[in-house]
Amino acid sequence: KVPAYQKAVVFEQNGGPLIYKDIPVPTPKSNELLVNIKYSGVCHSDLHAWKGDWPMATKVPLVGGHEGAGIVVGMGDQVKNWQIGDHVGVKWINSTCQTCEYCTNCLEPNCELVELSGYTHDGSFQQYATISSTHASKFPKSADLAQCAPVLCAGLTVYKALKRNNLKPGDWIAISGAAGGLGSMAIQYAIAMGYRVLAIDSGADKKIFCEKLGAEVFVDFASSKNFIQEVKSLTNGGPHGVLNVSVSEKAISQSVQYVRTAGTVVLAGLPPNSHVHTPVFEAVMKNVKIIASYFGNMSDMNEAVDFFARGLIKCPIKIVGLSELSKVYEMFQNGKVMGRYVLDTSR
Ligand code: 8ID
Ligand code: ZN
Repeated sequence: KVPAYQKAVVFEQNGGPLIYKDIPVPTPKSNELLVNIKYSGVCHSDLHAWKGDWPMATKVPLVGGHEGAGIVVGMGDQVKNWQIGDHVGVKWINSTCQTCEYCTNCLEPNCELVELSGYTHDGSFQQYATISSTHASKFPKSADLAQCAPVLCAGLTVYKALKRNNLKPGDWIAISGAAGGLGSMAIQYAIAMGYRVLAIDSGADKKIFCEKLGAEVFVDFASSKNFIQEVKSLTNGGPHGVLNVSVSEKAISQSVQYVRTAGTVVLAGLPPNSHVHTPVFEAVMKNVKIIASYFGNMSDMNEAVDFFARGLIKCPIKIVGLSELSKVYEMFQNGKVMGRYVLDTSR
């Protein structure tokens, strides 16, 4: 029933053609699951991987993708706790050593021997993918697999980043990059966690989109006459927390300016070649906390899935075929993506 060949999108070199073609179905190692990927979200990180614009090499040729939702169809002989037919997610963390200082302290994304789906290990832009059974995440069978996909990276990343903001219910959170994949999920997680959302992005369509998802106010970073002041006055002195999920160096520096005194700025977006610019005097006098947040651990994943499974998070997705991946990358580069594009691997 598992075929020998399958459809995949492969690139041979960073920035090279995205080739939709037949490749062999991988064989799971002793600790791995073989997952029949039904849907895969497309994250801006996949675009970074294809372009090769981060200071970290990808494998080549590479099958990208790290938001793969599907069904367990095979497994190695050491796998425990998984059944054929389980609904499963292939996420960014594909495997780790499970013995180092970071793995044993719930910081497994920081493991030095980590393998990353769609980066150093072929990912979810194919019909059959492998992942270590430890890092695969289980979804309830009642949940729609296309909706599950964005929870695996966008959902988990923003949920963990919001936890790092350490806010109280009723506090203001500013989400910079709010209309994108991570941002649209962040609006909903923030509301579910009891925060008031100020969304920052640009354009009338994105404003309506963010408000529909529950943002209380929207600030257009491109057309606002006095951007910093507007954010501060709408939140009565500045947001208590900021979540940066834009792909913009400037947005990150501005967030340190408008954050409330004693507030927290969390960095999650990964614009290439960027630095945080902030006047030290102001940052110190304001007691600002600047924190970076990379993905999340297994327990964060289970919590993020739980919010979703309880119906608190509706993934705003648009479904296109796996063969259309390059069109999604074009939309990312033109700033045209709202919410998440999800690929149907059957076409
Ligand atoms: O673990 C992590 N930290 C992690 C996990 C997953 C993804 C980090 N990321 C990174 C991605 O690699 C990428 O750099 O988060 C970033 C956002 O990913 P995404 O949400 O998948 O990208 P998107 O859908 O393109 O959304 C980006 C949004 O930012 C807005 C855009 O309009 C878009 O809606 N934006 C930009 I570009 N400049 C802005 C600015 N100056 C801005 N919004 C506000 N102010
Ligand atoms: Zn991602």
